[in-house]
Amino acid sequence: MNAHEKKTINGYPFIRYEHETYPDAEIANRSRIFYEWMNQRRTVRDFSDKPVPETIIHTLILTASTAPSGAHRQPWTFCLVKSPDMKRKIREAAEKEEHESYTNRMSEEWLEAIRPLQTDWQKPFLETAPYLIVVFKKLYDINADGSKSTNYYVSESVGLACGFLLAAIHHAGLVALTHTPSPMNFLSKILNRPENEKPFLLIPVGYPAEETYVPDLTRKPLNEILIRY
Ligand code: IYR
Repeated sequence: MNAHEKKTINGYPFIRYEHETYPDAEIANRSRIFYEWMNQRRTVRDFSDKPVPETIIHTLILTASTAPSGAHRQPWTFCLVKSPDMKRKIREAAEKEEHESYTNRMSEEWLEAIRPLQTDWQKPFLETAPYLIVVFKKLYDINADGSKSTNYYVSESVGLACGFLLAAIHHAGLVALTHTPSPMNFLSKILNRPENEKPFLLIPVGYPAEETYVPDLTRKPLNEILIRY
């Protein structure tokens, strides 16, 4: 690729944006194909233990990191857990919290809402899946001199990065689960994260188990999610 044309605006460096576009008919086709592909993505809870080369996961995380973020602070850390010992520690701690949540903390209304998913406090996938990606949000950055810089729209930014990550995982031909054991602070301890980072989402990644069933869910049609003005 040619070097981008550069200029400065008020002293700040800018590069010319080289954007590829297509005729409308091709855009329509591409958008339809991408929708149909994304509409096949499902959250999977039964993982195969089949290994996945780690460099693939690195690439998926790079894709996640292309998400936009407030003031371009990229306020995220992705902890990649492959070690069986670490996965076991995470499973034990998550199941302890989840057992308490399912038996005492979640309301009857909440339990009723998730009954169609048929989940419970047991989380064997935390050991079966070849990788756990634990996403942390960075509320602020710690500079080299020890001072702190605030980050902006941290949850929105990290949520977007997680969305990109799930799309990349599906596109690659792997499956994932968005898991939010609650409370999640045990992850900071086990993974030894600094105090400016808070756990955001735990994403087991791998291949689905040979015979995998997912809830027979439907997605809302356009007329329920779109209001035109
Ligand atoms: N965190 C629990 C419970 C749970 C909550 C929601 I909201 C779900 O969509 C699914 C599960 C668990 O992971 O089992």
